Amino acid sequence: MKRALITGITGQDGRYLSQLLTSKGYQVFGLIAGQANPKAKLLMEENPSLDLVGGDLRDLPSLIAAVEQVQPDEVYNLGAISFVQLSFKQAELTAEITGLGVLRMLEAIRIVGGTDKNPIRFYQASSSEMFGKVRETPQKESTPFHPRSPYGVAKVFGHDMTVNYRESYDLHASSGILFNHESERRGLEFVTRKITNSLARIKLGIQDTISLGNLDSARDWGYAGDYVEAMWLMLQQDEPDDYVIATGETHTIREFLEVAFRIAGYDDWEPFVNHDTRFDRPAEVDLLLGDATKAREKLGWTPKVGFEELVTRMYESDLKSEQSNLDAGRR
Ligand code: NAP
Ligand code: F7E
Repeated sequence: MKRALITGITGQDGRYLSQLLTSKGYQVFGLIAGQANPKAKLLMEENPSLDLVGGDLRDLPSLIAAVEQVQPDEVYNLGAISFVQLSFKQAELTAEITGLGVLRMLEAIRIVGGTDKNPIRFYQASSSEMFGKVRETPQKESTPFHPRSPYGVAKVFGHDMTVNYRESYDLHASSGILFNHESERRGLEFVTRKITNSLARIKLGIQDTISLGNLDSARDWGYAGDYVEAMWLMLQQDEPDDYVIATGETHTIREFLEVAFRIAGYDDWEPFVNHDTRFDRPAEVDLLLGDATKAREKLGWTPKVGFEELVTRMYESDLKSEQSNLDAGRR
């Protein structure tokens, strides 16, 4: 039975990845921060076979102890401050967790090591935010980085460290440069889920409008369930490498609104949306569009869920849960 350790297991991707690995027969361990993390209960209800291990990406000794205890075959480093807007306000904390956290996890693996026959394999959750002010479109593995936020800068550091440990210590360390991926489990702070959840509340008469920032940026949005499959495939390769994971389609926030409101039965979204400068960013990433040819050719990976299906799933899930809150007298 293979053993996997996942950091960021309470997040969107951690939840999908833990279920995927369990279904493949892994014993899955999740690093969980805090002394009484409220998300642990939901996690265990969703996947009772999980083992949770205490630890924090700011604390190297806790990471060494976790790797020693778990003796993993594979480590998936998904833990991060992942909200770009927050990273402008808490840049140092973002550098500490999203950036230096990667180095600490790599060090823990290097120090504990695996057996020569069975070395620990490492996955780093790199991001299309590293491309930032894009130098070419579509973006691929060879596209130079130009991050536009403290989050993007921290991810470049983590990415480069992963490459450096691969080259310096012969570690089986791979980076997935993942473009935006969303789902019913996406945090409410991200624009897609903010829209589908607010739209469900508008439909049910609980809320009147949505306040948003820049509607003109464009993102290559895929489905999180498809993207965790790519993470696993990277660690099954004989050689470690870096891969862009994307759909190859891009849409603006306006287009997302158009599709979501149409699915909910509205002809026009504009009367329901206000501009609120609090959601504008000091520097914006205007356009992301990924070229995942390498992942298709080498990993055999392709996305299954398309844009319209993604929006439909998210809206329908939010409508269902907001309706059940309403029925239970909770708003
Ligand atoms: P998410 O939902 O925001 O989850 C982040 C996870 O990091 C949570 O489990 C959180 O734990 C954990 N975490 C935060 N601070 C920590 C610390 N100090 N020590 C240990 N764990 C900590 O993010 P996601 O969407 O699942 O993304 C997973 C990873 O992929 C992240 O690294 C993200 O930056 C990266 N990524 C995401 C996307 C995307 O579109 N989703 C695209 C490219 C890359 P708590 O719940 O305890 O706070
Ligand atoms: O913003 C615009 C905003 O916060 C998308 C993270 O998973 O993907 C994610 O980062 C766009 C931006 O995601 C609002 O200005 C307008 O242009 O949903 P987001 P993100 O910044 O692209 C990358 C790949 C990651 O790695 C990150 O971890 O939408 N936007 N109005 C808004 N965004 C938000 N959040 N809220 C608004 O009201």
